[in-house]
Amino acid sequence: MALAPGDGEDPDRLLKNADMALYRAKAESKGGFRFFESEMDARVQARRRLEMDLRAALKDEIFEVHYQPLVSLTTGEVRSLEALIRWPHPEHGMIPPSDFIPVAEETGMIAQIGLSCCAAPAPTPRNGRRTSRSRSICRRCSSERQSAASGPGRAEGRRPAADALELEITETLLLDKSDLVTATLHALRALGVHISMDDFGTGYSSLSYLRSFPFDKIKIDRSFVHDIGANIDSQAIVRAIVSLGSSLGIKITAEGVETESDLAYLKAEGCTEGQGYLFSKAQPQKAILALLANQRGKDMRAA
Ligand code: G
Ligand code: MN
Repeated sequence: MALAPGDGEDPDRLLKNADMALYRAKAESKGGFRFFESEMDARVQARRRLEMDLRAALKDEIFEVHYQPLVSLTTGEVRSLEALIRWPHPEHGMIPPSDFIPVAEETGMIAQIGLSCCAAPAPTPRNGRRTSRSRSICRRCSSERQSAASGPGRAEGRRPAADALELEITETLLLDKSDLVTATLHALRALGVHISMDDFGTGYSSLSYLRSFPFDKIKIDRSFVHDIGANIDSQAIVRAIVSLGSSLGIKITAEGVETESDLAYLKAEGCTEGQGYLFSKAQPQKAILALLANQRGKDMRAA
């Protein structure tokens, strides 16, 4: 509902504002109603601007892919890289992915953003051992990111092979249309792509999703990692996930490893791979290449 003259003195404006109230009413309630508020207009404007900026960023190729190492907790080697999208906005600085990914998803731009990031040449961890295949993570951008790695012992960027790619999925993706989603995941798997469940433990029913698809890897959400030294419940949860992983034949990675204490507790619970500020934050390609060259398959923290 929009009321004259406060919400508009001409039919056009009045109808436009009533429309915004309608939009809100539909979004918030079934069979309800809303009065127009000027704040709705501001929100719609801000959202429209964000959408236009996103479109421009995509066209001008402004997005950057940063990389964060996934590290073996036993040897300290970098095993793979998670690719995370970053948006350096020309006026507003770095826009957090949580601010723009939902809009990118709603507008469908996410597909293009994901593709352009996957196509970006990616650095390759150099493991020294032939058997350790570098792999990077292209994820569904549920909170950001994308891209890849490939080839044995190459320090330069390359286009990823399918089996060098790992996709991180959050369970929200499996919430609806799950037949289509699982079919797509199986098709990707058939190409050789590895599939991880991200942010494990934070949703409503992560466990049941483990039966809907045979995941290659579970990533323990950082909320169970950041206080692991002080919280015996977190320790028990990590222990249970590690044991679940070994029973189901699924690899386990701990996210958000920030301190030596986190690391020690994770090791004590049998966790063999981790990722977090203790090792490295996500960094631009050049910095990550330097880090990999310096590391050369040795212990991350000794490098
Ligand atoms: O779990 P998810 O993949 O959605 O989280 C990725 C985000 O977590 C990235 O924005 C990344 O910068 C951030 N991140 C990576 N390592 C750490 C860490 O050790 N601590 C915290 N708090 N955040 C981290
Ligand atoms: Mn993650």
